[in-house]
Amino acid sequence: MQGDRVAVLAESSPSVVVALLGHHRLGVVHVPVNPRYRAAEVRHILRDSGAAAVLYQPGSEGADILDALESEGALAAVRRIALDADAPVPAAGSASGASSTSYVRLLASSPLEDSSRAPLDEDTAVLVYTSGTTGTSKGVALSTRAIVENVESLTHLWRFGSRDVLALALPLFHVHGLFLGILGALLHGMKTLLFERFDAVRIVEAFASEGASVFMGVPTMYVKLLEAMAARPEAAAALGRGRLFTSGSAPLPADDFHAFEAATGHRILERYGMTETLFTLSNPYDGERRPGTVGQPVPGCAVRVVDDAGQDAPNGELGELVVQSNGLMTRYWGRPDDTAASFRDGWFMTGDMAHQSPDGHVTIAGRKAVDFIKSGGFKISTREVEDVLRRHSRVADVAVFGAPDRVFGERVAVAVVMRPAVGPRPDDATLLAELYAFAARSLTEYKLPREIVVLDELPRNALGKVQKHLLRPR
Ligand code: MLC
Ligand code: AMP
Repeated sequence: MQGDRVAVLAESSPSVVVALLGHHRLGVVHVPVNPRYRAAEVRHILRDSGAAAVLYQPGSEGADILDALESEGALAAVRRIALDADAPVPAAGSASGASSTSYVRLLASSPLEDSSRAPLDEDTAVLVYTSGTTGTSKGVALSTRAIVENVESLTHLWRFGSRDVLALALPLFHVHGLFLGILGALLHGMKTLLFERFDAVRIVEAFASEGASVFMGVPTMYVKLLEAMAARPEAAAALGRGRLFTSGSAPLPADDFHAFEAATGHRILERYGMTETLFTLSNPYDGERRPGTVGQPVPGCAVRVVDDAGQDAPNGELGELVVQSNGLMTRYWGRPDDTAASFRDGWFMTGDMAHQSPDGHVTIAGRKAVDFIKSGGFKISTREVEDVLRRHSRVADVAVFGAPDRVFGERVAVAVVMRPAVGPRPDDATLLAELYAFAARSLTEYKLPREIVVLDELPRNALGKVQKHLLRPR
């Protein structure tokens, strides 16, 4: 039914693309979910979005998660639908099939119901869950118009065309892979080589022998491509034959920009974006691609750097980046207060600190607060990880923050105050392993703690707020 939310808990595959387009055609809201999420993470999204159905791949980890949720009664109102070629479409609340029509075929062929209208451009097309400051993730409602206009603006700037071949290894449950990748290519009639997961050697092969010409990645992928080129010098020549390499979702270190250029001759085109606003800043295609900067506003977007009072900061001075965007979300799903609180004077407050050069190039310089970590391009709410670790019997107090990481940009670090030990106190490595295993029951892999510091107490300011910037140097 139009407006219903359908969650998609699946590894990247052509069926996911057909589901996206089919949902759009019928006016169903597509809700992508990381197929490696744990039960608690999936349960939250199904509940929060009020999903009417969930698509999954039989035999996958996601199918096991759904079994677990089913057995605790969490799927009573959610239809489970198998997303592969000839799998049956089950009736509500049952895991067995009622009909043998595949879901993707159904989406492609079913006529629009008489009572339904064609979806409107301003209708919510996709609900993307992104980490929130409150601990659980928030649904970002994006309209068809916002998605198409914004992706068209940016891909036009990047000269996407039907002769391009995109090598796409980004996940299809975030805006980078799903919109810029899948829709960007579709809008220009580009062929896409879709990979279930990123593997640097496979990407090189795609450029060497499968005609790939465009690659879009997060910085971690470029670190891994650089490693692949160090191991096999012919890989650099293969990538050198490409037309365009872009980076986004996290800061691309200038050293990696220069190393990639030295190896392949390509200056990686870095851009900036956010689930709530889509893609708002980009280095130019023809002009100077400046390492360490995210460039200038994408057509249809505007940015300002402002001080705490909301006034424009002078050129070169640090302030919060606020944006207007043709790709702006409609709202946070079911959270009017959070939606209202994220705007000031009609500008969306990104929480990113930035400065701007006199010619308008923006440089991102970190977050305003240690509220999120970006690891491998994935956003992690420090609060979400803290809430889980606080439930561990040895933990009296905990603070989560980002530690610098060569490959992932940042990795999850924890500062822990232990409860008075009952029995011998474990060493730090043992404690970390215990916390990792404990957190792994409810959090997916990239959110798990990789580093630990044990303290007698956490550094707090007069108001009792943990001063996380003091933890990082430790
Ligand atoms: C994995 N590992 C990590 C880790 N992730 N260690 C620390 N921090 C992390 N975040 C460890 C694993 O435990 C494993 O260890 C080893 O690294 C390899 O794991 P992997 O799963 O094989 O890693 P890999 O597949 O290479 O993952 C890297 C990646 C992935 C870059 C492919 O992170 C990724 O797909 N990122 C894309 C995220 C994305 O699309 N973001 C866009 C959000 S939208 P061991 O010991 O087992 O070897 C957005 C807006 C915008 O941000 O502007 O785009
Ligand atoms: P997400 O909420 O997952 O969409 O992530 C959005 C966040 O990713 C932004 O607020 C930034 O902190 C970060 N980000 C995206 N692109 C870049 C970039 N090119 N450089 C630095 N940070 C980036």
